Amino acid sequence: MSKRKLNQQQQNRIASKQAAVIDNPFDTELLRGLVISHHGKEVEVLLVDSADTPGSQASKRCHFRANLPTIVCGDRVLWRPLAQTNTGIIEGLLTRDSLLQRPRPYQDPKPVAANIDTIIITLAAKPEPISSLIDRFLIAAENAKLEVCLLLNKEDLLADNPTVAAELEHLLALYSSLGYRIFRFSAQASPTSLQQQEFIDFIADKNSILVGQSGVGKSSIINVLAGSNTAKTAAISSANDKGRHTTTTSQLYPLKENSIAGSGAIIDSPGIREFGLWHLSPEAIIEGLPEFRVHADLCKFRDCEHGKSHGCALQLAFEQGKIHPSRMSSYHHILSSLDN
Ligand SMILES: Nc1nc2c(ncn2[C@@H]2O[C@H](COP(=O)(O)OP(=O)(O)OP(=O)(O)O)[C@@H](O)[C@H]2O)c(=O)[nH]1
Ligand SMILES: [Mg+2]
Ligand SMILES: [Zn+2]
Repeated sequence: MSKRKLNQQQQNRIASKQAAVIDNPFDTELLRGLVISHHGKEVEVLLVDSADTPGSQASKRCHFRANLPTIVCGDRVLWRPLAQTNTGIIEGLLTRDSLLQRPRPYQDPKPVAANIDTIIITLAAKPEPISSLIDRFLIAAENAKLEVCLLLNKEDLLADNPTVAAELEHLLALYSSLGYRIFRFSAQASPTSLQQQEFIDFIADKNSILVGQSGVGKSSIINVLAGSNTAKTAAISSANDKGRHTTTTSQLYPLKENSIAGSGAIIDSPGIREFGLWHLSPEAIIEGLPEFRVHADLCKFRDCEHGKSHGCALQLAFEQGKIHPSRMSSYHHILSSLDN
């Protein structure tokens, strides 16, 4: 469906129309639903019995009204069954608590998932983590005011790889020292270990999304958590230790009472190598780097890029070892990508 650019008046009119749909208690044909995936002109909608809880596992393919904004997984909708075709039509979108978007160059950001409270940055020994990608996810999450944590998967691989293990511990220690929670998991370990249980308890009642590079095991983790083998997985390439981009569209999985986690939901997302931050200003980039903020605030130069200027407070903090070189390097890479 082509997306027209709407002016504010048109947007307001649509919003009030949608509100009318939502507030009409006499339209008994309208059902609540939770969008679990997006397939071009249709979405898969899970039936919901109460405001937020996914009900039976039954889901239905639905079209959506052209005047609605782009519908994404995690959206709560009102829809009407169409008996003839055994499909449905989405008539209204309920207010979103949050919207996670993926920025694109020269285009509006692409909505990815709605009503998320926690972003789980997933990494593993193989494929090797890209620390600048982790920083980009963290900056985006900080700016979106979403809870964020790191999840090391494939913990089972570490015992035989002491060098790789030491490097990973170094990386995790950095993020832990910055205040981010770190969890450890192995989608291949059974029975559930104490540290896996810690992660399972953490996500139990949340709506979370697994993000990260292709091949780190996001879909494998989903299969453990949701207690089924529904998410497709594939071995990483033996030639270059990279993932094969097996998951191609985000998909929501309810964590039902009969799964090992609680009653929230978790979203599997396609693996990515790059995450642009074109939508953010240089100030917002600093906002997303918590340990930078105080030093940037102290900097006496106006519009300082906190590069090599003599007397820059951030540069001084870096020289004094208060800012990690890999974070400084991410910061400067991101700043130069904004210029381009
Ligand atoms: N040893 C080990 N292998 C794992 C673990 N988790 C996943 N794998 C393997 O890693 C490979 C990639 O797993 P996927 O779940 O497809 O990875 P993904 O992150 O979903 O990848 P994309 O969908 O491409 O983004 C598969 O061969 C999995 O069996 C783990 O905890 N330990
Ligand atoms: Mg996958
Ligand atoms: Zn400065």
